[in-house]
Amino acid sequence: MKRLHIGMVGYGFMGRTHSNAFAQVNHFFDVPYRPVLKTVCARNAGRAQEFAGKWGYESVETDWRKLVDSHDIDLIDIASPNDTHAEIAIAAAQAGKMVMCEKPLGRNGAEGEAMTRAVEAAGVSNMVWYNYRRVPAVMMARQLIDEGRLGKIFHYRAKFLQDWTISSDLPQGGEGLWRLDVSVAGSGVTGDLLAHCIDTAMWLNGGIGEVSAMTETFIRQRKHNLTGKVEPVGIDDASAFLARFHNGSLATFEATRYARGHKALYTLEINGEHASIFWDLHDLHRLQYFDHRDEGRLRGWRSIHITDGDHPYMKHWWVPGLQIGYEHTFIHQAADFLSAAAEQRSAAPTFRDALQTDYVTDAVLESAANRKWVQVRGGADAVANG
Ligand code: SOE
Repeated sequence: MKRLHIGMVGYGFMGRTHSNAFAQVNHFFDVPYRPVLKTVCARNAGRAQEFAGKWGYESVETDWRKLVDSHDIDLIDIASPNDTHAEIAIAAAQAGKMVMCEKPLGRNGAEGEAMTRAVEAAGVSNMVWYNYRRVPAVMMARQLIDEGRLGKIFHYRAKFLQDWTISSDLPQGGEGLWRLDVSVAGSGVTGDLLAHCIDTAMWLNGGIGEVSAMTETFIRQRKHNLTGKVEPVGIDDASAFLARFHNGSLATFEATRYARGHKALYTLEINGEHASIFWDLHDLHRLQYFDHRDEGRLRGWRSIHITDGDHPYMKHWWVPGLQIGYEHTFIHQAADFLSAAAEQRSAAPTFRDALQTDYVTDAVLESAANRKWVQVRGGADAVANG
């Protein structure tokens, strides 16, 4: 089996999910590569060393350019804050490395375009870690839609609710809290949470044509961890929008970090002519399915426990009835990428697929700022299909 030397940038929450995926993938999937955790790179050398020890990285760097220039590295995986994605991805592609990037692709469509151009010009395999597509129940939803079981789709409804930023004492900026600093994150919940909902939605239901949005920043000043001063907050704390898909269906999307009691409640519902689907991240191994064509007396919502060998990805895991969780979605994504990369292909969502999500989030923020419907850039064809 060929070895694939990984250069990981970042050691936070996502550095851990990605490292775990590379460490586990060969135990469960027959893929043509064996990922080798070669080097982890982060600005804080001590913390990077600690991370390297825990996960088995062979070496540590504090400057990502050394990873990009290294002949020992085949793939650069970007798990660092959003403001670093574009520069690292472009340099990595120009150096001929395969590139994986944590979501969102760029802080906006302009960064996403430059990144997409770079990987396509270099012809390197690429992928963005929108992991929720690889939840077996969500993959199963895609299969049911592809089989035509829902018929014509009328409605798509998604929300992603959290409550971790409600305290006005919470500072912004720096490690762990860069998501609250607009210069680093690009936006608030629109790019962080709605981006997930939009990626899954376009993959399941095709492209989004136009949006009408509202956003709110409930806490407008927070102490900045890096300057020590109280500074304006530039992110959206909550964001909701109406959308029309190219296939004529109507949608509502909502994300917030101010829904007390909800930690990561990502739900989606799709209503078609014949059937409906509902999925909930807090119950991620179940798919709720209602089919109007069932015999009337027995008609009702079924709760399908997605753990059988004939459910997507599940034959790689335990035995029927035993469920898997969040970290497995990253392992699935790593497996799909390694299979594609061995054939010089990219895995979905590619940079180009994720660019379309950046275009939708740009349109959401523009619509909210101008209080107008906004047409989304890119066409019906420019949509994630993988
Ligand atoms: C934010 O809290 C966050 O960690 C996102 O950045 C992730 O993408 C999401 O999957 C869970 O929530």
